[in-house]
Amino acid sequence: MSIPPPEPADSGVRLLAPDGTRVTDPRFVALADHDLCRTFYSSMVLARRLDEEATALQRQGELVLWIPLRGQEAAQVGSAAAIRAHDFVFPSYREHAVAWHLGVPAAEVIRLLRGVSHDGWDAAKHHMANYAIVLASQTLHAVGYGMGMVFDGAAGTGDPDRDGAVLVYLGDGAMSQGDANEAFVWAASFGAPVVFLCQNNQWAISTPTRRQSVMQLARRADGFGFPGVRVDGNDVLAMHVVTTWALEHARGGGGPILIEANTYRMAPHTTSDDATRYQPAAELAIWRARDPIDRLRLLLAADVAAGWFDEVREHADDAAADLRRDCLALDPPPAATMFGNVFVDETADQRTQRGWFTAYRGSFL
Ligand SMILES: Cc1ncc(C[n+]2csc(CCOP(=O)(O)OP(=O)(O)O)c2C)c(N)n1
Ligand SMILES: [Mg+2]
Repeated sequence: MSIPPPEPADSGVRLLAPDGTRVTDPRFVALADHDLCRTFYSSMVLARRLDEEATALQRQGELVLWIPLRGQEAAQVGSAAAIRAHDFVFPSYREHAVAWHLGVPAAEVIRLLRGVSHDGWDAAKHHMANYAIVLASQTLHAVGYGMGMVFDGAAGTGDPDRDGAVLVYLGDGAMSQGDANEAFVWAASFGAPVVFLCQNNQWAISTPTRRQSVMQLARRADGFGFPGVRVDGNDVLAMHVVTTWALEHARGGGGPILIEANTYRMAPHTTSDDATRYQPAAELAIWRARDPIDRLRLLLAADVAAGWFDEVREHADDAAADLRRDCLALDPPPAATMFGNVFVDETADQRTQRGWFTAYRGSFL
């Protein structure tokens, strides 16, 4: 069976064109001033540099696996910059730039992938759940959390100092999961304060989006009864403005929104994948010309002092060196730690088993 042809090209909401010029959209006005643009640029360059370093660490045997984000920096940084103190984020597994933008230490993002921990960072501290490897499972967690926020009077009260919302990330492939579709039904039925952000990076490992959906993913929201908006996911200004709008809508009790960020994964699915087996080189070239970092650099070039881009790069190189140092210092925890991760209070059986295990480990020289 052949794959249906794609819908006519539609980049979605766009405020910054690939050539670095600003574009107007009747629905959304760019909020981003120049200071914010500089922050976006630094954050995207940092994310790309850390992503490169983590990829190198995996190739050198220091990480079990790495999940690259190259090409998705604008979708992640633009949306992360819209998150406020009372919001909560549920990521999938590729949202490193979101975590880093929210201040999660770089090395905490790679702990899981070094295989020394079952999780990454303190979710309560950073208002961001740990990665969900089971596709779309996080969408149900997000809706449940959002409904809980309403019950707790932490969303939809009309008080902007109190109200928060949930931002949940999922991929184009995850949109086909039952969990995602159940989450959409629940969110719509209960008006949950949830923004679903689908990063359509055109691929679910080797399956193209057009195999998973014969129409734009954003339009699926219509069938569930809430707004869906397609955005140029390589345009950090558009991603920021649309996510800001959607989160405000959700915080204020307006119910869920689906954002489809139209972007591209300019890297393999993970370091275990060889994307050259299925990603056409010509397609990659088209998306390289839409690089999210290059277009913001073109916009900023006219205004920033000479040498500023070099400073950003040097800062990112320093952060990459820190990440390498911190990664190499991440040793496996004592094996008996696993007994402490089962129940809040250790049971008598567990105590016995921990004793056996510790004695067994201790029997080795
Ligand atoms: C429930 C479930 N089924 C299958 C997998 C295996 N798997 C891991 S990633 C992936 C592709 C996901 O693609 P997409 O949702 O587009 O996200 P992307 O990796 O492109 O960011 C699959 C099938 C899984 N992790 N969970
Ligand atoms: Mg995908």
